[in-house]
Amino acid sequence: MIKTIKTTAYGDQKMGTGGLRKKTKVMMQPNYFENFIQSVFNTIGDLKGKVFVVGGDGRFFNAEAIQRFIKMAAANGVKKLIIGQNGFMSTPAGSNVMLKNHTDGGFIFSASHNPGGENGDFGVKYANHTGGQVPTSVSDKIYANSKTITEYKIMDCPNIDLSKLGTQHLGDMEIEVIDPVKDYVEMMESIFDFDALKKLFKSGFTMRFDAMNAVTGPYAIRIFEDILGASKGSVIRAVPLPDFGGLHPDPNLTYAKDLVDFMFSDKATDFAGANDGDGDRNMILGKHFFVTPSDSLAILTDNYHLIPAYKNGIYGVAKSAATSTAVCRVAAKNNLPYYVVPTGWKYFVNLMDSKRITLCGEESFGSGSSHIREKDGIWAILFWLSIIAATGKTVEQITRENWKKYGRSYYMRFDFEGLDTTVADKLMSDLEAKLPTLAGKKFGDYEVKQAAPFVYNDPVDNSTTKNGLVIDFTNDAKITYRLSGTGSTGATLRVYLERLEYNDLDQDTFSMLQELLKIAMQVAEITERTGKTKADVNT
Ligand code: VG1
Ligand code: CO
Repeated sequence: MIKTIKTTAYGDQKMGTGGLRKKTKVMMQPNYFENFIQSVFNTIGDLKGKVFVVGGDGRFFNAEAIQRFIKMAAANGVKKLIIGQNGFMSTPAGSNVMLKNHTDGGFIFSASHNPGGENGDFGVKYANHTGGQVPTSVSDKIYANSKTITEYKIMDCPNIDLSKLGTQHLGDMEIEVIDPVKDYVEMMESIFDFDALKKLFKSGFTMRFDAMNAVTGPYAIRIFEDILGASKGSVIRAVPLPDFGGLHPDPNLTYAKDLVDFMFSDKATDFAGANDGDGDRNMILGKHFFVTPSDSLAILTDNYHLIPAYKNGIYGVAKSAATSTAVCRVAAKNNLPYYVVPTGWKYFVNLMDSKRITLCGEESFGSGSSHIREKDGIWAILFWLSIIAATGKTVEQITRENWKKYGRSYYMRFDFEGLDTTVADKLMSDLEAKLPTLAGKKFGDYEVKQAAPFVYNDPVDNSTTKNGLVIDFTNDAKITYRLSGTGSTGATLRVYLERLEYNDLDQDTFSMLQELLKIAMQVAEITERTGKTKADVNT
């Protein structure tokens, strides 16, 4: 039976960089989740004949949210849902299922790299027919709808059994429960040379993959251990847990410190990788060596010809503005077009759909290609393993050779977390107002070349986005400031530093950026305004 439930609007259902993210307890407030889903449905309009993909990263409230979603979809006239078994599906696997089945989009219930659990975060990523998350023009409409919503529709019926593969019905709606890993594995087999990778592991090559108790454990076991032959136990923390075992499932130098320490110890394997909560981020490590995500993107781009799916050529590449310029140098030397977009994967979607780019990435441990419309953690690791298999070189050798060829962008991101939003907003607006006065100013060895907000004009839909403030120096150094759009409380200020060197290639990143960090803190008056003398996270 379809029920219409009266509701009151919440005023805060605005999506950020990647979907709607809130404290789990906020999402669990009466009608909160339902209001948002109904606002999406209202924005889409006629749902007759529409097919959506549904899954999540298994975090707390996932199972309950999926049941509520199914009942609402049926009540709103959706034709069919394709759902991952037991409600599990990584973000990249979801994008693949959306594209493969030519669906109208999908819903991945995840707050991605944010901690989970009852006291953690919960989120909804909503994608449209492109298989990628919707542009701001659409999320603005959803937000507007959510502010005036008065009722939603839901079926009054028992929960659906999502453990059984196959087709069932709820009212007129068809529900197909699929193995979320199967299609993903097939896609990876169609991109990479799995035989070459099997040989690599047969030769004694060792790896460790840290699934961080999140969604990619089952994918990683199937691909790395069962199919490619990495030794049993190579995949650690492989069982997705509702609270990620208390971990912050964000694979970076701070939150994946265990793995980093292991790779810098005597026990280190030849290679290590990690993924985030919903499987779209990746971290790459070699023996006693860490690869920055910005360098990783440059290296993947320089080696595309080694991968069967790309060997006949790629259209071009793109990076977010905050990402280092390493990939731009590779692109320029190889006559590849490159694009610089705002932070957030949704900005790559138009470029991929219009065949302007094939590869893209962000400094925040994200890289991917046009095989789907999301970043893809396991794909990045398979790409790295393929380069190693084809060249016989170590992660460190591959990276150092890239620096020799193209110069090294010393790069690091500094996050100042838990700031008061008013203080953070004021810091940014005052800084923006100050930018025009900075050109020509000298700070020690650094002289400002130009300072301006980063503004992006999308070449496909002509939309304009302003995201972050950038100070360029005459010696190829750069500071970028942004406020995070994925947090659930307070504000996080991200300060991204880059300094390019062509000769001095073997220095410690932090030392190389120390002076620039001081300048960045001074110019934005970070300590004076926030009371913080140093960043909470360096990565
Ligand atoms: C962060 C990253 C951004 C990434 C986004 C979603 O956004 O900086 O590069 O696309 O998270 O990633 P922000 O606004 O907090 O800087 V995921 O893996 O959380 O979907
Ligand atoms: Co993620």
